[in-house]
Amino acid sequence: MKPLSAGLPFFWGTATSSHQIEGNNSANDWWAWEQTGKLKEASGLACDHFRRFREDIDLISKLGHNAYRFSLEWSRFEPQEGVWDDEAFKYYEEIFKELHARKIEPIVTLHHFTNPQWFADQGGWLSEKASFYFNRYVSRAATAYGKWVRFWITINEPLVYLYHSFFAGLWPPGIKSYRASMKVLRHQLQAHVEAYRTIHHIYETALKTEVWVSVAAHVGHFTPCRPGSFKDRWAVFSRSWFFNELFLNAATSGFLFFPGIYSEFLSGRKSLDFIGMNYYTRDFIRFSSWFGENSLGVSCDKAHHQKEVKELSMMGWEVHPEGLYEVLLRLNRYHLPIMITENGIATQDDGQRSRFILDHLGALRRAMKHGVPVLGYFYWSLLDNFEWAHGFDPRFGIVEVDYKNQSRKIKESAQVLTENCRKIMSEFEKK
Ligand code: IFM
Repeated sequence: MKPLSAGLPFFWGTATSSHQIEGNNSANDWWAWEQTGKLKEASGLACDHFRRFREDIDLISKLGHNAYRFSLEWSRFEPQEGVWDDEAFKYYEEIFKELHARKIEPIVTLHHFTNPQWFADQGGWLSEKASFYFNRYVSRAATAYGKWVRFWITINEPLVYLYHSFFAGLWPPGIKSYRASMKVLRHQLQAHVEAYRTIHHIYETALKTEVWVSVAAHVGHFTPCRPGSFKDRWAVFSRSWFFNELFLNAATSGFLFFPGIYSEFLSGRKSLDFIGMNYYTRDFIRFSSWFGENSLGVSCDKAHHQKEVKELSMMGWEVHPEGLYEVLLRLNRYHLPIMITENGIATQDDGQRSRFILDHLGALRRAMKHGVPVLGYFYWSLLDNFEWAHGFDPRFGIVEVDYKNQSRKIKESAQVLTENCRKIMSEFEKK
C-alpha cells in the first residue's frame, strides 16, 4: 500500500518561513512593528538564510530529507504597490534550482503572517481589495515557479493570524476587535478560494501538469477541563469547530458556516486538494458563556491537570503526541490526503526533542495504519529561528544556530527525524 493513490512518496523534512530565517525583510509589516520597540527583540539578520540558503539546502540534503516547506516573501517581490522586483524572482529561482538539483520537493507557502508594508497601509486583510492584491501576487508566483512546484500552501494558519493580529492585538496591526477578526476571516477565505482557482487555472492552461493546493491549518487538540460537564464539552465542540475546522470546512464545502453565528456562500465548490495541518499541543477548555467571544470557551490552568500533563515545552505547550493521532482520525472524515505541514517543540534539551519527534511519528504511523492517508510530515523547524513576539529564545531547530556568528550545528534529534521518517517510508511502500 502506498500512502497515496496518486503514487506519491511519503514527503518528509522540515518547515520554515521567510521572515523567521531570511533576515532583513525590511519591506514588510512585521519589520515595521519590530522597530516600534514593542518587542523584546527584532528579527534583524534572523538566520541570514537570505545569503546562506545554499549552505542550508546542503544541510537538508545531507540529512536525507526528500522535501522542504518554506515560504515566499511577498514584500520582496512587490516592495511597493504594483512594483515587481526582478531580483526577488531570481533569488527564489535559485532556491528552486538548488532544491531540484538535490531532488528535494518544494512545498511552497504564499502567505506566512507577513504582509508588504504598502498593503498593510491600505488596511491589509481588512481591505475589500485584499483578495485582489494577494491574487495578483499569487498569479505571478505560480507563473514564475510553476515548473518547479507541485504543492502550494496559500495561507499559513489563518485562524492563528487573525487571533493574534486582529483579536488579541499582539501582532501587527495590533487590532483588538471581534468584528475586524471576522472580516479578516472572510477576506482570507475569499483570497484562498481565488488563489486556489488562479493556481489551478495556470497549471491547467499553461503548464499542463498536476498541482495540489491547500492551506496550513493550525489544528489543536482540545479537551474539557471537567470531562463530566456538558457545558465544558460544548465549549470544546465550538472551539474545535471554529479554530480547527471552520476554514477547512468552508474550503471543502464552498460555504462558510459557524453554527448560530455566521454563514455565507463562498463559491459552493471545493478549494482544497489535500489538508495541510500544523499540530503542536493540547489545550484544556472550560465553558464561559453561551454567547459572544467567550462562547468558544476559555483555557483552564494546566496546573489543575498535573496528573495528566507530563511534559511542557519552552513555550509552555504540553507535549501530547496522542493528540496528533486523534486529530488525524478526526480530519480523515474530509476524505482528503493530509500533510502535517508543521509539528515541533521549542526546547534547549535536544533529548526532549528527539523523544518528541519519535512519539509524534509513532502517533502518525498509528493513524496511517488505521487508514489515514498521510501525505507527509514536516518538523518545525530546520533552524533555530525568530519566533515572532518571543524573539530568538525558543529553540525549535534540528539545527542549532549561533546568532553571534551564524554558524550551524546539526543536533542529534536531526538523525532521529531522518531514521524514523525513512522507516515510515519503507513500511508504507513495502505493503
Ligand atoms: O513559528 C511558528 C510558525 O511561524 C507558525 N506555526 C507555529 C510555529 C511555532 O510557534
